Amino acid sequence: MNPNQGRIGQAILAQGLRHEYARYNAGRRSLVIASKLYSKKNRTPDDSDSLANGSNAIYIDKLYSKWSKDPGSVDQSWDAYFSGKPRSISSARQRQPKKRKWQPASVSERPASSATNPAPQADWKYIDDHLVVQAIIRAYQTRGHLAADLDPLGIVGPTGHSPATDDRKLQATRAVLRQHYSYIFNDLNALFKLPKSTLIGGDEEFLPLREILDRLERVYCGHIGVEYMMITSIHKSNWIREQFEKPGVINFKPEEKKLILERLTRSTGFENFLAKKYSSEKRFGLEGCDIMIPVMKEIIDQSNKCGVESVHIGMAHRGRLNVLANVCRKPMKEILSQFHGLRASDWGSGDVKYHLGLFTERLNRQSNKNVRITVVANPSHLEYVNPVVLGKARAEMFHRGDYQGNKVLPMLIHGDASFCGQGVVYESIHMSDLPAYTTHGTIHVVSNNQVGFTTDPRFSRSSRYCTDVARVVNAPIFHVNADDPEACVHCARVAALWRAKFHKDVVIDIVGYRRNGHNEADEPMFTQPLMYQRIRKLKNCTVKYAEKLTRDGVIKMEEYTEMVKKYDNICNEAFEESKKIKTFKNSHWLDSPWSGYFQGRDRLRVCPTGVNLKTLQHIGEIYSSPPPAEHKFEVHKGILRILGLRKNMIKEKIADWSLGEAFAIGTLVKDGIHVRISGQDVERGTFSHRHHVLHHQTKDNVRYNSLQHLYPDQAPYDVCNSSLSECAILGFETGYSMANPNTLVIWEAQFGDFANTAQPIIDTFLASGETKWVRQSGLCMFLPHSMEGMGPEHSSGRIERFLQLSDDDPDCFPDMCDADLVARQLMNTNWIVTNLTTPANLFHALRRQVALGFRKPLINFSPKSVLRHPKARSPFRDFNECSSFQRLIPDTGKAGENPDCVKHLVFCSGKVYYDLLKEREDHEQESTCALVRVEQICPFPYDLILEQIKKYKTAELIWFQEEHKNQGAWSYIQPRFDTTILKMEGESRGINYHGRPPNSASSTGNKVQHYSQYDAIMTGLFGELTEENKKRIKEIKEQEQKAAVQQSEASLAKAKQDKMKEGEKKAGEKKAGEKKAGEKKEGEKKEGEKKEGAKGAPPAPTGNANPPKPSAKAAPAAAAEPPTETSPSPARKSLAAEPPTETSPSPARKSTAPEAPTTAPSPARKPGQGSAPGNKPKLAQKEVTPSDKSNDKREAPKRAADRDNKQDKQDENESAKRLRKSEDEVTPNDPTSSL
Ligand SMILES: Cc1ncc(C[n+]2csc(CCOP(=O)(O)OP(=O)(O)O)c2C)c(N)n1
Repeated sequence: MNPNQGRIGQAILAQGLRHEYARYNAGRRSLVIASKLYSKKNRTPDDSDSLANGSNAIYIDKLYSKWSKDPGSVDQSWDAYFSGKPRSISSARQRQPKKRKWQPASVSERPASSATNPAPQADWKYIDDHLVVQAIIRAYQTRGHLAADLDPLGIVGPTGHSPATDDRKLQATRAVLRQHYSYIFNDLNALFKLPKSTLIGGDEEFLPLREILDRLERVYCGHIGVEYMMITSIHKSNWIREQFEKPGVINFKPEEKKLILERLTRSTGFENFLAKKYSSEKRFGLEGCDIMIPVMKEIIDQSNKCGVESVHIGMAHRGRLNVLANVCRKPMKEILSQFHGLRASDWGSGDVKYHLGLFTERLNRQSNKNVRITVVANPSHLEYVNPVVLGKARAEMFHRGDYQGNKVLPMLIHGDASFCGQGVVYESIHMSDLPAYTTHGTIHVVSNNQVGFTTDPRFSRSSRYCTDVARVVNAPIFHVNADDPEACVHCARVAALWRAKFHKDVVIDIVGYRRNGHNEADEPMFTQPLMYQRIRKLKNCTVKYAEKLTRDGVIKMEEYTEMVKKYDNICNEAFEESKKIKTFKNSHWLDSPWSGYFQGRDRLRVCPTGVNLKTLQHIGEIYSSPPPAEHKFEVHKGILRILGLRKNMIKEKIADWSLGEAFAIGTLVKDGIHVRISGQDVERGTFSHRHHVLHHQTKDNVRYNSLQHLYPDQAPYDVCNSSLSECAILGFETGYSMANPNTLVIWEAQFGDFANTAQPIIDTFLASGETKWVRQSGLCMFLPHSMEGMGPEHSSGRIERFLQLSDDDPDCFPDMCDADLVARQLMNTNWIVTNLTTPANLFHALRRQVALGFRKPLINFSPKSVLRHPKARSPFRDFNECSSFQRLIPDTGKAGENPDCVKHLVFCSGKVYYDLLKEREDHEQESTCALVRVEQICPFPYDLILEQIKKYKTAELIWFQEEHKNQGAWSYIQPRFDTTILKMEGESRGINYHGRPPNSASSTGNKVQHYSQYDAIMTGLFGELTEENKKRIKEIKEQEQKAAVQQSEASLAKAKQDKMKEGEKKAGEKKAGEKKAGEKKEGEKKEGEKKEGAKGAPPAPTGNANPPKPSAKAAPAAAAEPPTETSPSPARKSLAAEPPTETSPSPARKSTAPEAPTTAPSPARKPGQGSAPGNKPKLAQKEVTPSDKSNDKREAPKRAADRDNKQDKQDENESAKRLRKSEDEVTPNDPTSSL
């Protein structure tokens, strides 16, 4: 600990004590007044004026006996009182306290040791009493919720454990709450001054202890348990106290009570009706937590009154149908029709009724304002909808320009077991205060039925409450007994007001029960017998509340009966109406309609993606420039060097990966498309290639993003470094992409491998969201991928997984006469999978995301070392108006020019192309080996593949991949190649695999093994290097090294020269300055006094200070358009129209024989034969594809060892070079430099 802290602490304490003593004296004086007032208030008419009555009598008796022995031993006010001296209140107040012998000295005056100096005399008991009362108040505020009466079943008490221990623990808790009770107080009627930290007194400053305890008990240990003392802001804690402590704060007017009952009646009535009509159907009823509907409605009412216009709801199964009917007011006949087993008349595979989404806009009668409500469709995976809802809400805030979250509110409904069990809850809550992810407060409601499926809380969580996860963000948590409707609705009201006032998260934990089993068909007595014995005896909360209101005279029983009947009639009418519904559309359950976007659009028309040279140069110029001089922005020297390199590229009209990406973003924002890139290191890029956000080197949090300053009317470009979460952040961005189609949202994984922690979002939202819920998303995932010896978890973005989730049929060859083949293929697949090799293709791929007439997720496997590969560059002409996205890049070299000479037609994808290019050159096989890049793997470019196969008539067909055989694209492309070949008359060749053998890990972690595998697969294709080749390569290498050394020496010399020049310049400037100063002095002498005007520098740019406004060009489709039904692609395959391909696979897929090990040579496989033993690709005879497992037993090929030695030497050289570099220089060619 910092010793100063201790001293500061002591000083504060001393000051505090002095203050306390001063207050003590003042307090004593006011006590007289207060006690008089209190006794006046409470006395009977014949009580006369005496204070010595009732609760005070004993206390005053004691004082009196003290005073009679020594009048100086009591306070002067009591002295005056007992001696009957007249003294006005004001004079008592004004009088300076006389320092008496017992008056406590100030801390500085106090003796050091009590042994030598006796303790100061004071009415210590009196002080202690007050301190203890304060402690008790604080204990109630902090821990009162532990003793609150929250469980309507009365089984699970505050501890969450069995009843027997509960009783004991409850007693113990209460004893703690009233900690000093037995020790000190023997008079509960004694008056106490209330501290400022409580509002239980209302207007009264003093209360008898009994009353204090009663009030605390009522506030903190009744049906509401308020957890808020972890909040560090006094202002916020006081606000909470105002909402719960103030006497009479929960005081509903009769009409409000009636409204609660009416809403409860609907909630219960809906479930009763469904239970009656569809007794055997799963509906995940709300019974036992019926109050959730009035709670949600109260939140919407209050928020709407406070200005909220749009509410985004995320919830799971429990009570969902009830929410749709009674909160969102979805026509009940449509909900009921879902029970009738209808077939959808539009496309899509649909989802179960309790997962479907909804969008509605209606007048809120309580506020008389319109409100839009969205329930986001969700998968069974509990809680994964949370980040999606948050992202969607945040996006709507952006498009509305609602930067404080005043108009948009996210509300998440949770189950108790899932709230504490699922990690995504923590990840989502943890985003709540992050500038780029905050929703300015989310209201969480837990429908806590005290059981998860069949598991008791004691076995499903270690935390006391299921809501403890929310404590990490200091959200106030209101636990409330579900059977006290007014307490629940009060909590809802406070939550809405809290969110409106503070824009922070808040939680309502409605503690209820589940009247039925997990679903209606379940028998809960199997697993929770005691609980359900109680539940069976329990009256429904609605009935109990109706009886209470009747007793209180708020309504008559007949009124309630009428209410129930009325709602039953509504249900019955809807039921009859629902029978008339013979068909339904999945699109009627869409949660994110983009009506204006689809209307009148030709979905198969793809807008051009190329742009003119002038635009590129404009963007390139700004992107390669440091912040304008007036910003006085200090840029890192390494960045200046990078900017210099960018500038050179602009001059040479050539783009690297970073420039290609920047061109895409720059041109999109120019067109009014809002671009957002989010992920763990996206500002700089994991491999340090991006640097979109520059950081001021001497000022904190001053940043500059040149792509935000391209055009005055451009759309905003947001670059968001995220929390270290993949799941919640990807979910958030998925939601963000759903709000408005005129947005390009990119999520980048640090390494593609880490996307697997976001798998539920990928599986349930991105891969299948459109099919299940007809909801589109154009989200783009960047997954850095390639085998570069970086180990098993830094190599593979798992292409195979994404391809396996692709829904295009491997046996369906597209109609080659279709003029819209490309767009139709894209429209009919669930997502696009690319593994690109050029910056221009990245540019077109990103722009195409927006140019399409629909939205599809793009899964792009992005490069690592290729980011800076000298060959991975595109000339500006590849971006121009005549250019477009290339699904496949053919060989345009010697092989392409003379296809008949080609022996090997090698298809590949991604970074391995550059390896092949180099090896082909080393082996001098440019004429005999054609390299064709499959840039878009899914949907498969059948037409282009077919062209290539036709072109190279006699070449062997090879699929080459660096991934292991059970990974990468092989299992996806193989059947599609077969289908293509089958289409070709007289074609007998088959596609042969060439790559690493199968492995359970995605790559080796051993560099030697990595290079040995690399050599083996390359040698397998190109054969061993000849001696001549080796000699030539050696010479080239030497030349390269020489050139590199020369270059580095030259740059060192230049740096030295620059430094010298700078020194000379500085010296010159110094001299000139001195000269000038001399001259100035002279001038001053001559001209007399001359004042200098202050110069105003333009403000430095900051990252967050001025969030960019949405461009007028970016039409906020979701925000501004009326909520009309969307009509998704008519051409999209419907369930009814699907050909029965599953049952009749094409001959090409019939083979199910097991694959032979890759090391075993076998004859070429014919199309449709699969890879059965004996069917091994011919090329495999030449392959050396060492099994990883046997590799250590075998001697690694000599070439690999050579390479390792070379690599070691190279590494040494590299590190020596790096040492020579100046400290602040970045190492742009090392992809791992940043790690
Ligand atoms: C991620 C995930 N794990 C398991 C399940 C299976 N499941 C469905 S509901 C449920 C219980 C959820 O309990 P709780 O969150 O308390 O909600 P309740 O059903 O009690 O309303 C379980 C385990 C699931 N749907 N999703």
